[in-house]
Amino acid sequence: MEEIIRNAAPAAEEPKKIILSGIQPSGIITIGNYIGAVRNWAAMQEEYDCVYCVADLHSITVRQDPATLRRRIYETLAIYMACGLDPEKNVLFVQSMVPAHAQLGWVLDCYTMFGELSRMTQFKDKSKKYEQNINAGLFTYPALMAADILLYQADLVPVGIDQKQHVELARDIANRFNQIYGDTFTIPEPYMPKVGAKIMSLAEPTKKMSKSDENANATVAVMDTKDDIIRKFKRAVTDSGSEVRYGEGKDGVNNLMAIYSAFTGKDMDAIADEFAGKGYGDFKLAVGETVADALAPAREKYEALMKDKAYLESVMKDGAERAAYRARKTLSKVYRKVGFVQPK
Ligand code: AQP
Repeated sequence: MEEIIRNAAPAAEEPKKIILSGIQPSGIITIGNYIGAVRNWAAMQEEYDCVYCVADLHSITVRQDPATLRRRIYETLAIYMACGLDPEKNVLFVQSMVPAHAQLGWVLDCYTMFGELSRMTQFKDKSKKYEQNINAGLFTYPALMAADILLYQADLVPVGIDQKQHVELARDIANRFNQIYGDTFTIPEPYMPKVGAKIMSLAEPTKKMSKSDENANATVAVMDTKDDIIRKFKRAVTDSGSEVRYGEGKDGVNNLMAIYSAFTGKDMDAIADEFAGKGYGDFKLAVGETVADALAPAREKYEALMKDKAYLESVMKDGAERAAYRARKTLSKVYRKVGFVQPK
């Protein structure tokens, strides 16, 4: 990751590159979301102009309980901050508080093709998972995500591998719009970590770890207690072998090695050497303890933040004002270009 950041780092005199990303408050943020996205956001905040949202508009593409959703919006913002995002250095906001997202989302719906949306892997997966609720929002989700990104003229979008296809579609939509109306949007690049771009479920290691997974043993939440984290890693599904080595047919062990690597910075060979002659039991315990200890300071901050709702709300309000100011500029340019009337 450090290497990627260095390569993409702007020269001192250039304006900072713009970063946009977000997470849906559709569950408790997992170590997959953390390794694939949040911790990289925190690493970028000094060198980049960063805009991070709690993507609540996206989360209602799947049915949510209103009270739970409301609580998770606070929790997600608190986790961002507990994981090191400074609300002074970054624009931190809740997506539904900035109407320009829905407004540009609609415009971009009209520049996104049915065939393109039909090819999206997430749509295919979620239509299978939620076959009683295959709603239009689930289908057009990527056009709203394109609006999130393009509103801020983002250069880079730090995401896990599952979202890469959506960022590529955002590029196609932006190029299409620019070709019709002239230069309007910056063309964004996806930005993925070298290790941990796809953390797998602990219970079914051929499946991505997802915060909405109903099996509590499949995911490790960033804010789980130390005991829970260790217990979940101890129960993680591996294979019938015993050698800690990265290789084919060892999905469970490969995943644990990727997690351990993400938290220790060690490569796969160094991990195999460290656990040579030891069994999976020792390895799982070491992964659990390493993850729990690394996350302990964030958990403490999170608990303190969750006790101060007024402060979280002040961050939301300030973030929404700053985001809306920036988003308005792009939206009015788009409205003008497509032919809408905007009296002064
Ligand atoms: N398992 C993962 N490994 C690495 N990165 C991941 N991300 C998600 N899962 C993993 C990244 O985290 C961000 C969160 O994206 P999101 O909340 O908008 O939606 P998602 O990708 O659908 O995440 P989940 O956890 O799987 O949510 P649900 O269960 O609601 O569908 C993105 O950058 C994503 O790549």
